[in-house]
Amino acid sequence: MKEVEEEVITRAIIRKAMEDWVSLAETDVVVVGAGPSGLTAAMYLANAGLKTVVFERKLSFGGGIGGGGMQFHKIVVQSPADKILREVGCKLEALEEGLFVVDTADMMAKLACGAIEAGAKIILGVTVDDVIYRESPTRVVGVVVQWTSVMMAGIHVDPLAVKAKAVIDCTGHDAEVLAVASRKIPELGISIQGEKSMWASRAEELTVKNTREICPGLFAAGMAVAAVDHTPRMGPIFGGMLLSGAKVAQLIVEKLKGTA
Ligand code: 48F
Repeated sequence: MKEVEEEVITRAIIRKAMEDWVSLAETDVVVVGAGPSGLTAAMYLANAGLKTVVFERKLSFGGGIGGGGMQFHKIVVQSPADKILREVGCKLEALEEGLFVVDTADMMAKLACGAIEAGAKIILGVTVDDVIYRESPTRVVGVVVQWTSVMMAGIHVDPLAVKAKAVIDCTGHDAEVLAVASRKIPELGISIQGEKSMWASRAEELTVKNTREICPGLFAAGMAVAAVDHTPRMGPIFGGMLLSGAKVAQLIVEKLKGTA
């Protein structure tokens, strides 16, 4: 086994991490949250050639996928979202025409692989706790980031900020980025009503339909959309999350590159 000095390891980690951070200080798209909608959005954005970074609070990706349905390690996906999972090589077991069961670990790993292979950078252990904004017109132009560990420790450390042409709130049920923007920048006119009770099919349809740019520079995908619009929750069926991620990527590609 090759021998290595400790300082070589230290220098390699710090130098390479700093190279990434220097580059991502100004990026095309910041995706907040590495759940199903965020990973899908990141994959298609990076595939379209946009510089894309995903900030994820936890030290793992997948968001709500890992919890399956009440911790049973399976989730359900309906057509046409199965196409996205096939693209990343996820195994699908057909239940009936257009309805499939998927292993949670397989789906988390393959979606993350899809995003990384496409060129998106996933940074774990970083929480987005605010946005950067400008006026005339009032718009979101980036995010404020902090190590999750610093936030958990409750110590006073000023954050850093990352500029972006588009920010996507993929933080799930709490729509955290939209919530902070609505509280701190009332002139953006965002109101978070919270999701409604469960109605799986309607929730899936409305989440995809309502995926959009909520205010200039700030988009919503996945459950964050239901939180803004007071539409129903759906439980462990994930087609809407994947299709919402794909749709928000398409909207941003159209906006930034003028083509789908
Ligand atoms: O909750 P999550 O999986 O969001 P999603 O993509 O999918 C929702 C489904 O999992 C499920 C459902 C539909 O079937 O009802 O709940 O909408 O993933 C959100 C990710 O964002 C991270 C969080 O740790 C999770 O991995 N996250 C949340 N807030 C922040 C954040 C934040 N402020 N900064 C960084 N990451």
